[in-house]
Amino acid sequence: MDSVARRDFMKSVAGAAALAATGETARAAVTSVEDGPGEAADGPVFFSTWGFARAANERAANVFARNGNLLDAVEKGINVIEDDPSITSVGYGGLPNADGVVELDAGIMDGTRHRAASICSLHSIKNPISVARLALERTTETTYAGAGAFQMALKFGFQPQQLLTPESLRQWQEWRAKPNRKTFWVTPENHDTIGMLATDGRGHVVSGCSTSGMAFKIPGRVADSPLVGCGIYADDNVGAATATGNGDLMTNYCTSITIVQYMARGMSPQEACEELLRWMVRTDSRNRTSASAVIAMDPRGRIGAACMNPQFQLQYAIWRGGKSEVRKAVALFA
Ligand code: SD4
Repeated sequence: MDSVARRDFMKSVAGAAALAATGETARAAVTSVEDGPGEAADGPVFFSTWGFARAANERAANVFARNGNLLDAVEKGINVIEDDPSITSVGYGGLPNADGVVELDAGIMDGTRHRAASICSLHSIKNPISVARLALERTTETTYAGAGAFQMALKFGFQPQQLLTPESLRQWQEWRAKPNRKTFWVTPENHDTIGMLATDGRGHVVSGCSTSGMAFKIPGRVADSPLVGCGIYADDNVGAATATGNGDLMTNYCTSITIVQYMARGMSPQEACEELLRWMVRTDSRNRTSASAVIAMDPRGRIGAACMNPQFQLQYAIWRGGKSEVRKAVALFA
């Protein structure tokens, strides 16, 4: 071994020992292909949580190619997932709350105007992201919930409909028949949310998020997904972020704005995502077993993605330069 190789070897041994002390996964053991800051892109980039979002990114890229409007692209991209009854965690076909009612949350933030709109606990309207988009454009308020959000959707021309599908009804009935079902609010049984980040490649970023929330949640429960700074955040000067996982936990860390603020202080999107998760563990070591995952992107299209552990292994979908793929994020703790 020459001296440089030996020095690197010693460094990696020391690094592995230090990581072992914190319980953090050694970098060499991480299976992600997105290690480090990620390459900058020339054109638009669409970047979303979970593999199912590949179709959403592709739709967003099409919309953007047609009209050059990034907010339209994110909204229409997310609509693909909201409209798909086979995805039981977003929009139509999303698993209902404890009363058997589908209750949807969504938010969208424009990094140029530094303005967001959020829709919480919306019933009977399958596209909360579109209601949020119209609220962004046509009102000056930021967050709408429940009956008021529903009335506003009707004013915007949305048609109410039954959002339960035979499958989601069946799953709710099965859950309700369980003798231990009271634990629904402690033991979330269903996950997945679409969070989409987009850049036009010219310095503009948008963050959008849509979910039916935790399956069989307490009626009225709202978590991170629709909230500014938690499930969505976008600032053209710095970048954008979104989150997925246990929103009851992650709301307490204001994940998206925290990541963007780390980026503002010089971290890459990848470093910022990992630092957010580390901070969660520093404040409470039990968080290392939590279902927490985040993604971030800067206005040049450099991306970051990380999840807390392989038990909640985040996959993300990325569309860049006409190429659409699904990848695995870094899992920080074993
Ligand atoms: C929530 N954060 O309502 C959402 C759910 C989610 O992966 O993202 N699941 O808590």
